Amino acid sequence: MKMTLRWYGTGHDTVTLKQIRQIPGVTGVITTLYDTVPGEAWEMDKILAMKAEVEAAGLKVEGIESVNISDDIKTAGPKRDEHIANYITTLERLGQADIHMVCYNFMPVFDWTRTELARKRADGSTVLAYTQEAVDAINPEDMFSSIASDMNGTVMPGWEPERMAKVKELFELYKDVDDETLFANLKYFLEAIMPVCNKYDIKMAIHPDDPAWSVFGLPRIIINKENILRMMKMVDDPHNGVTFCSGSYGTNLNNDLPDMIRSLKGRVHFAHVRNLKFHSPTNFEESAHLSSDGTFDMYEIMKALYDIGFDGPIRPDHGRMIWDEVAMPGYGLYDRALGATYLNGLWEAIVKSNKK
Ligand code: DNO
Repeated sequence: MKMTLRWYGTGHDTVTLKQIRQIPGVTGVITTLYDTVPGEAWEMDKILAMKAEVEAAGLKVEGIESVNISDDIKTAGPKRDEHIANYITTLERLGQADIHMVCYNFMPVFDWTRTELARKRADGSTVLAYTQEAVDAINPEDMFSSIASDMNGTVMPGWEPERMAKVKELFELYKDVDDETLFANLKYFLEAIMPVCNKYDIKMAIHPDDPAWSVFGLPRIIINKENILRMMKMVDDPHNGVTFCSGSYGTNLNNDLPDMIRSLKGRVHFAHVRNLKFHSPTNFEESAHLSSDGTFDMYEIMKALYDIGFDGPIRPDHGRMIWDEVAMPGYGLYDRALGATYLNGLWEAIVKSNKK
């Protein structure tokens, strides 16, 4: 596996490439072009400039998170084919730039959803947290303003103020879209892009819906083993794969994470590994990566990745805010560096004990 950190780009991230380069064992970053609009093709010179900047810092661009999917593609709107053609152009250019993994999601309206961005823990750190009760009590249009003041002055992807200003319209757009329609629209999209993925060996890695159930009555399909295997079969091409995100699938305690990983052999193209601490099945917070700080057995998760021969990029995921750092919630330097180091330690032990 290749240990990476997500990096939002100069001017967008509080963390620098130089800092990332100094985390032991981190060899690459996962990044994106932030000033792009879903539905439009990415410009080649911008892709190359981003890549050159990362390489000048001694790191590699191991993949893109995300090339976002437009609402027209997700809802089969009037511009669907035009947007897919542009997506194909973006993939072509990424392939030509020697970038071979693309993470994306197919979540309607909201990307990941948390109800608190700075829940205080006993040790004084703050973390992202979710309670179903808070979601049930809030009008979706007020969701953004309820968390906006905790963003530490950053813009969180998926929660861009311009997009959130249109939440009402977005709900309108999805009002006739149910799970089956969403599956069908995803299939249409994947079938259209597979030829270019095959040509340039681009591994598509769908990110799960987070939390792994419907919020605000919106359809959510990438939530469990049954649905993800259905998706793999629906377009049965090795380039149609997944981002295995333990913290997202793990929101539903019925999901057996190591078993899911094993069932996806050959199709896990990217891994987000983090831990959650549950207070009840619908009240959880994002703990430190360490097994004993949360609910998941991180050794078993890493072992399952090892057992399926996972060799793609992996990243520690959301970290706690510690040591007075001020950064994008979940995406500070310190706790993610601790996470990367811990995951590297687990991996080294697994590799060595399997050689004996
Ligand atoms: C949250 C992230 C997600 C992810 C997208 C992929 O922190 O893991 O926002 O990047 O869903 O498109």
